[in-house]
Amino acid sequence: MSEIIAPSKPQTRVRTERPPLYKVILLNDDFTPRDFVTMVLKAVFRMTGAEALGVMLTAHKKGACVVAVFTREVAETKAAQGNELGRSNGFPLAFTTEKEE
Ligand code: TYC
Repeated sequence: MSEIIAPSKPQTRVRTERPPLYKVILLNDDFTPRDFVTMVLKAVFRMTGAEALGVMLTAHKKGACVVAVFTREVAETKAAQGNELGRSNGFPLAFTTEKEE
């Protein structure tokens, strides 16, 4: 009678770790117009008008607001795009990134 041979276990460990995530944070300032901040949030982060208004107002009132969470490269690219839109229009609009713990 023929024997059934069980398949052997994989020889290498299957990698299940997720990449670290980074928050994109919007910082308040006294100069950038509210409408401009809202426009940037819609353009760079694909937010609806209501979402962008909420994030802008939170940053305006509290000093900062987490906009979204991405892998490092995406977070840094989006923060840079937002900063560049501010800079090229003469506003000090600032996004930063921070690693999530
Ligand atoms: N504080 C700005 C004003 O009163 C508006 C603003 C909101 C700017 C949020 C930046 O991240 C910001 N014109």
